[in-house]
Amino acid sequence: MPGPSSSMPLLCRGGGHPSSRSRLIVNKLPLLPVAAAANRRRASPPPSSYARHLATVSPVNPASRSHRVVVVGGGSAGLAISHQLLRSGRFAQGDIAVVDPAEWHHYQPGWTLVGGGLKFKEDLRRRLDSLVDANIRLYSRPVGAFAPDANELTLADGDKLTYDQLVVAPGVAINYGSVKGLPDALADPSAPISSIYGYDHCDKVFRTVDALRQGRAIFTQPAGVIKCAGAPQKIMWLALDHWKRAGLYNANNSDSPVQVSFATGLPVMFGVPKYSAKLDELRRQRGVEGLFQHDLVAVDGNQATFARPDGQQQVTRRFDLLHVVPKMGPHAFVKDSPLANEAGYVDVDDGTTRHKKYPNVWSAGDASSLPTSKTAAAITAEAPVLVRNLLRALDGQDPDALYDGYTSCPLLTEYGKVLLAEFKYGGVPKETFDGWLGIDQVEPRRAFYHLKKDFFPWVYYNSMVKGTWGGPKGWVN
Ligand code: UQ1
Repeated sequence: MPGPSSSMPLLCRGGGHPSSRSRLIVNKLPLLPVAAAANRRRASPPPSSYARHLATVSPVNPASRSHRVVVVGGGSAGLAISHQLLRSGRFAQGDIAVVDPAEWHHYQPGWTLVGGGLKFKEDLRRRLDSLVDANIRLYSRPVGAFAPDANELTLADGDKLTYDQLVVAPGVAINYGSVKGLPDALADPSAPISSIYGYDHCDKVFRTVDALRQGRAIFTQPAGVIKCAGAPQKIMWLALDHWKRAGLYNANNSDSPVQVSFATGLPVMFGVPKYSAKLDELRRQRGVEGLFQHDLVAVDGNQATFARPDGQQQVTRRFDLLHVVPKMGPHAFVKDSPLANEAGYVDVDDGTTRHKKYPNVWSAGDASSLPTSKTAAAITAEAPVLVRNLLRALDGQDPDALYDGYTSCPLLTEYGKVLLAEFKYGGVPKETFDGWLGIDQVEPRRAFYHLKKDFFPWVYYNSMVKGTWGGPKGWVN
C-alpha cells in the first residue's frame, strides 16, 4: 500500500462533513417525539446550568441522588463497564449512572492513524450522550470530590451522588505544561511541532511531516507512565516511511535529506524485552539515532532541551520537526482524593480491580493503579473482571475473577505493517494468534495492520462501547 503523498490525498470524503451532519441531527432532536422522550428521561434532575441559575435567584440545597452503581468516566473503560453491567439484566432504568462532562468521546487509538494521514479525526469521535444507553443516567458534569466513607461523591456544582458501588475510570490528564514552551508551540500553525496525543493537534502531525523536505526530525517519549507506550514510535515509523517513499529518507546515506532521532526518557525502545529487541533492530537498520534517557523538558524555537539522569547536564538539540509526547498523570480530583495511592492512581488490587481500602470501589483503565500498559486493549480484559466481581459484591460474595495484566500495542512499523505486541503482567508475551495459527507476533504483518486500521475502530464503536466486545475472546454478552 502506497504511503500518503502531498499530491494525492489518501482518503476521499464522500458527501458532507460528518461532524456537520451530526450537528444537524442534534439540532432537530426536540422536534422528534422519540428524542423528546429520551430528553425527558435525561431532563430530571435539571441540568446543572438550570440549577446554577436557580441558585442565583434563591438559595437552594444542592440535590442528592442515589444510584446502585456510579461510574465516573465515559471513556473506553467507563462505557464498556457500564454497558456490561446493564447487559447483566440486573439493573432497572436509572440504577446505573455515568459521570463525565465531555461532549465528545474519542477513539484515541486512531489518532496515530490521523498523524499518519490515514484517517480524519472527525470520523473518530461520537457525541458522548449518543453512546450512553437510555437506561443509564448520564451526568454531564465534572466530579468535585470523592467521600468514600460516606459512599458519596460531590459533583463540581455541589450536587451529591450516593452509591452502593463506585467505579472510577476517568482516565489520565495530558500535562502539556510539563514541557516549557509546548502549549504555545503546538498552537502556532507555523511551528513544526505537533503531537498525536490530543484531538486539537493530531492532524497537525501529518501536515508537519508532509511539509518537511530536509533536516532533523526528533520524536520524543517522556520518562514515566503514558498511555499507549508504543505510540510515540508508531508515529515515527509512519513518518519515516512517508519520507522514504517521497525519496527524502535513506537509511544508509549520511546525505539523506531527512535525518531521524528517537529521544526517549526510557533506557529502551519498549518495556517488553521480546518486542524491544525487534524494535531496536529496526531502529538500527533504518538509521534512526537513539537518544535514550533523554527526557524533553523545554522547547524554544527550533531547540529542544532534554533532562538527563544522574545529575548529568541537560542536552539541547536543534530540530526541523518535533513530535512531542507530553507527560501524563492522574486527574487532580483523583490524585487528591482518599482513593489514590502515592502516585495518584486509584489504589486497586492488581487481580480483582477492587479498591484496597474501600470494598465497594473499583477501578479500571488509565486512572487505575493496575500495573500494566495503559491501552484500550487492556480494558477489553479488565472490564469483564471488574464487572463480574462487582456483581458478586452486590450479592455479598467475594471476587473470584482475576485480571492477568493483558494489554496490547499494535505497533505500526511502516505503512501496511503492524507488530502486534500482546503481553501480561511482568512483560510476559500473551499472543492471541500464537495459539491457533502458530504465528510469532514479533514479525510485523499486513493482517495486523488491517486489524489496527480497519477492524479495531469498527468493533470499538459497534461493540466495545456497547459492552459486547471481549478483545482476544471475541464477542461476549
Ligand atoms: C482489541 O480488542 C482492541 O479493541 C478494540 C484494540 O483496539 C484498541 C486493540 O488494539 C487490540 C489489540 C485488541 C485485542 C483484540 C484482538 C483480536 C487481538
